[in-house]
Amino acid sequence: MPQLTDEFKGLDFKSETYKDAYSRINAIVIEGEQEAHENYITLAQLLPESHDELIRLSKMESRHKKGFEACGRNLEVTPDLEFAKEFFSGLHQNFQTAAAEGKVVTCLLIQSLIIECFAIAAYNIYIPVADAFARKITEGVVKEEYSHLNFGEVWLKENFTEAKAELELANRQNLPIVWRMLNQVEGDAHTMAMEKDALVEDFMIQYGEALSNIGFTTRDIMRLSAYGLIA
Ligand code: Y39
Ligand code: FE
Ligand code: FE
Ligand code: FE
Repeated sequence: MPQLTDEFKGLDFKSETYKDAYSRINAIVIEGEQEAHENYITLAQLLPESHDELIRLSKMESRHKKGFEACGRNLEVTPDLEFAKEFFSGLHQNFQTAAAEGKVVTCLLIQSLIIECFAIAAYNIYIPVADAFARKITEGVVKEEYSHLNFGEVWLKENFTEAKAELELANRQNLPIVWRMLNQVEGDAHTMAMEKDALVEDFMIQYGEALSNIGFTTRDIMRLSAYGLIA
């Protein structure tokens, strides 16, 4: 498919308006990749039988981080990492608490389902409206995010009976946080030509498919998804 050249998208990647929005969205992605790197190291300790595979995923996450740092430098944007740390603090805290309690199901729901689906939705929506440099990087990254989501799906499917109750509780505690996160970046995403409706739609499709692959019924998925609405 022919790619639109940058000027045809009607976005001025060098404008102060675009760069200001990018300083926050780029920081979110950099911080998210850093936290994903750390989360997979933690998961490797919690799941010794999958240790090597999870370390491999953690290394991919640090490569993703480096790629997105390059995207920021390319546009001469300084990422607002303080904003990004605050942005992730809710999910970060819940992951840390679950890990300390050895709740591997909750950790997998937060990182491998919720955060990976959020990343896949955001990257898919970003690719067609990204500058040429960032588009190439993001296309490479999103392919790998599907494999991270797949790890969580396979493990949770194999352990579905024992995991089901904990998954429901973890979904209820964490899905509303994602909606609040999306609301927080709606304006910046819009400046970058990423519409909130499209982000929500893509997220719900990925997340619903993941829940279905794990073993939840359509009825369960409707109920689980509804918790997002009480954000
Ligand atoms: O597994 C991963 O690599 C995920 C950590 C990265 C998170 C990406 C978060 C993207 C949210 C961007 C919001 C833009 C509207
Ligand atoms: Fe990643
Ligand atoms: Fe930390
Ligand atoms: Fe990932």
